[in-house]
Amino acid sequence: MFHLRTCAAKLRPLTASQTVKTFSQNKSAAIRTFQQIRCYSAPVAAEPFLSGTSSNYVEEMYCAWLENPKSVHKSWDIFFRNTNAGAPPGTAYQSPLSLSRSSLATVAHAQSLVEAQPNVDKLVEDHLAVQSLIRAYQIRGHHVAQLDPLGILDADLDSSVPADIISSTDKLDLAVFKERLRMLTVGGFYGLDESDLDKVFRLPTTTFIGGQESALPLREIIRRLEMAYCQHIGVEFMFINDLEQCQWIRQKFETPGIMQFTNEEKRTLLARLVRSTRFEDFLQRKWSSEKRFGLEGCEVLIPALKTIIDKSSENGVDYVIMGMPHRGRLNVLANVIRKELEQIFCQFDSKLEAADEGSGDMKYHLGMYHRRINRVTDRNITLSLVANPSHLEAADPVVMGKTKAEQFYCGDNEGKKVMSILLHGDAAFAGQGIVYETFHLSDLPSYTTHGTVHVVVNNQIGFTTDPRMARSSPYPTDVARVVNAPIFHVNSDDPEAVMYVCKVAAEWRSTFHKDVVVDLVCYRRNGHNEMDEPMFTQPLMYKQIRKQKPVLQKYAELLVSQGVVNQPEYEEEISKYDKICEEAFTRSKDEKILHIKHWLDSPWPGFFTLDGQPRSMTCPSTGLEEDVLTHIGNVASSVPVENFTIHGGLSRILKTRKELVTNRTVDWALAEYMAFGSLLKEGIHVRLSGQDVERGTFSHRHHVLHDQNVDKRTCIPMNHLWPNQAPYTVCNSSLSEYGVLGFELGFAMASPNALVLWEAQFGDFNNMAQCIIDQFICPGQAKWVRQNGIVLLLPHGMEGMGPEHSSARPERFLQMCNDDPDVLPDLQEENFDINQLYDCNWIVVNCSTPGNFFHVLRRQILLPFRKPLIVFTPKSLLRHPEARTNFDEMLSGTHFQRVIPEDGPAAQNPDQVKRLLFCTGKVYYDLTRERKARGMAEQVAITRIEQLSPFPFDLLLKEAQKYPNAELAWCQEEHKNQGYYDYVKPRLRTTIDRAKPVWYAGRDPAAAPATGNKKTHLTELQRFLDTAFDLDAFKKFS
Ligand SMILES: Cc1ncc(C[n+]2csc(CCOP(=O)(O)OP(=O)(O)O)c2C)c(N)n1
Repeated sequence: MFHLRTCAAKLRPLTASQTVKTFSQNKSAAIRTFQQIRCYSAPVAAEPFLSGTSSNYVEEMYCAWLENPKSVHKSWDIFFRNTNAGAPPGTAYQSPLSLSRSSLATVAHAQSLVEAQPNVDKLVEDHLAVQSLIRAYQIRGHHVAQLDPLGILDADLDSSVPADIISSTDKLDLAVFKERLRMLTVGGFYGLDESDLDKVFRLPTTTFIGGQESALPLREIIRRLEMAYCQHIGVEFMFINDLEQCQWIRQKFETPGIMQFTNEEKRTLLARLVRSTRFEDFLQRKWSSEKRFGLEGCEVLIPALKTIIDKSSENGVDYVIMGMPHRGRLNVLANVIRKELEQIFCQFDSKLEAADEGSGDMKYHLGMYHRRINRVTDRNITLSLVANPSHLEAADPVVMGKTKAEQFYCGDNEGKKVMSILLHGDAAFAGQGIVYETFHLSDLPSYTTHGTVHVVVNNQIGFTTDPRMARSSPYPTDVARVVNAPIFHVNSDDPEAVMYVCKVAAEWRSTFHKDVVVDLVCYRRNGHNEMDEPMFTQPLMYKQIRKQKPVLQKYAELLVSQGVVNQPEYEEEISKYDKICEEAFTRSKDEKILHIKHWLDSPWPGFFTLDGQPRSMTCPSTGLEEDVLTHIGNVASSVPVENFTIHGGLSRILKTRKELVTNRTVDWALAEYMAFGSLLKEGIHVRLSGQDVERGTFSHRHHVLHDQNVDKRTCIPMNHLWPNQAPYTVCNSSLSEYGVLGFELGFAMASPNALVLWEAQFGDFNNMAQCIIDQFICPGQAKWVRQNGIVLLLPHGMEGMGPEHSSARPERFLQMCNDDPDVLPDLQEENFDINQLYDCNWIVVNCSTPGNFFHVLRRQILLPFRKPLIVFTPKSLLRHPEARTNFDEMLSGTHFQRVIPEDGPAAQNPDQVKRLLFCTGKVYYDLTRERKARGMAEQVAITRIEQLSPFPFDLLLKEAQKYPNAELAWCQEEHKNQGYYDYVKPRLRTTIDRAKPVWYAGRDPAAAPATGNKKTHLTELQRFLDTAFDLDAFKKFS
């Protein structure tokens, strides 16, 4: 309520009594002015209804009333009039009409209060109208701002002028201006008249157009509003629901004369434009038939980015992480990040040999990392441009994740030192859902980077598609409104306006630590790339573009006319830069080899040798001392803080955990706990993120305890293990796979000394993040020589839970493994297993025991290099009484088992074994149960493949050789066209030199991953178990 009253008081133009008083005092004055009453210190008397959330509602209504008194109910109209007329607190409200005598009398009283002062009313209404007008400009001025440099398009896709703004699109035409004023007056919108234009009005506190003045003639008010909101900058901010932030922005754009530049600043801006423009010209001259996705039409991007960086550096930022698409990327590398020009130019040489293994990537996808002095601030600044795929906007969450990690590791809890800048194309920003998903991470405690500056290269076209066909929102930037980010649209042919909004954007970020968008409304001088003919599809637009003077020329002419530079100085600047390019071009011819390593976006100092090799090719034991296991187990089964009440059900879970520890065994949750906890002890940061990971989708984990009596009081026992341990982060994420997996991948990029895990709710949902998997995780190292140790935990298994809760799609991950199914590697090679891991693009495992899961997690960090790890994790095994591991298998000296051989009766007498079944994961338990039931322990051996990729040829060969008389079969619970069969079969055949067939026992091929019918599920299960143990099953095929 206080908020409303304060706000109402602030918004209130004048009270009736005060008006009368002032009017009578000033009646001899040539112009009328009115005193504004500010009631900040007035006692807040109780209105009966102004309490709690109702005040917001009332406030909204007050704003609506200010714009149009008829838009609210009559009773509110009276209330607001009375309030504005100075009715004492508690008396302004009059009950709504009823038939009772007393209420009629009350209404009559209220009306008399209003009607008794007709002149006052007119003055009040005129002031309210002026306020509404000011507000209308603040809200909708951007719709008529002149944003399109071509002057033919509407940046908001709407050519009409909002009905409550006096401005005409052609502001110089007085006749049009008068006509709009007449429409608004005769139409009764404001009740203002042309004759009011010279009356002086007191300005409300919600505007800064007055500068030092507190009152202005209406004509001047309109002129200043037009200057602030309808020129080359369109400010979209009035949706922000924070008054302080709105005021901050108003002050930045409304204050008269605030957009001033010194001659020095103008010259710097010109020099930066010269570099930006001449760089593209140079590339065009040298390689006219090469794609480069030039920046022509938005050359102002380079000075824009440099301004954001300068200003941020001035405010304390020393590390900027950037992500951007193709357009202008080479220019940004050259002129913002300052990659050596010869390194860029040599990329155009088709004869250049690649020095690194892997596919490499196009020049406009590569990343970069560079530390240098910022010449404007004289402070060190590190700039990193994250490598990205063609898939537009996919790098957004990756950049955010890397930024978060860099902030985390340098203790920058408020984003004062590390920040990110994301660049976007207009079509992609509007079209790609990942933009929205990334915005939703921006304010979450474990994901916020404390504000990103977004810059949109809005060339008003996407490849060949017009914006009208590409988006339904007025602007391409509307998605940013969901997080209350201010949006500054700016005409890119006005470089000073661009610099100004960039300065404000950087200041906004350092003041409020929230996202902000700069929308550079520009054009694309060429086709989508330099080979494309744009006239096929946009003939009229391109006719105009052909006539368009380049922005550098326009700005140079302006500065020459202002006497800021002279023509020879300008020409000198151009030839200086051209010479730099020519010299670099000459040097670039000496480059014979292309080192992708020179394009690393995230170096890991000290992790590799100087020439980028692993420091060893061995992996120590992943086991632990027993006392470490016991200690972690004890903490995992306790509540390590005082007076903390946990749920009774959880007490029972912790008690069971304690019993496991006492019995020297672990289940799945405890194994994970021990892996994480021991890494923390060794100084490795562990971060587990995903939907509902804190408790665990299957309620097995419980890493965050909740006090049952105190709201929001939580405890993370994992952070109470050792005094000097590394921190553990466990965070429930937003309901996004694409955004969150991208974010975690970016987090894992920053340091090799962290175990970063993303868990899917069910493995099935990983395909919502397919682009991150396909474009970054699988081929990241091959494309960008960048390793990444991210871990994907994908709950998988056929439990009769239907088509969408059964399969993490192992077949897809396995199909993307880079090992050759038909070539048996040299099994005698020293460190064969580690070499295999080093050569693979990712590791795919399906552990059947908690102990092996523990080992593989620890191995991920103890390896001397980093590879992504895909783990198909179980559901029913989380509680399966047999899915337990004894401490003995986790002690020092023990390792991850790539294959778990048969160790029962069959292994004692291998010659007698008739069938050797290979399997992976949970089906092992179905197979052993069935074998037991059938009494076939001596005839059928079961070997588990725990590491599917890289394929353990060496160990499986031993297994196959051990059972010379056995048929070989692969058994899986998944359908035949899914799961592991297509991956395993050819590799098993290669292992045994194709000496025997490898039979199949499993579900038939199917379109859906699983049935939705429980009975069918069980029937299918029994059918393939029958096949697995029917020793005649394959006879008919042989
Ligand atoms: C996810 C995705 N879909 C399609 C494409 C193909 N494509 C490349 S550029 C482009 C147009 C992008 O337009 P815009 O975002 O406005 O950027 P501009 O090229 O105009 O700078 C398209 C559709 C892509 N790279 N990524």
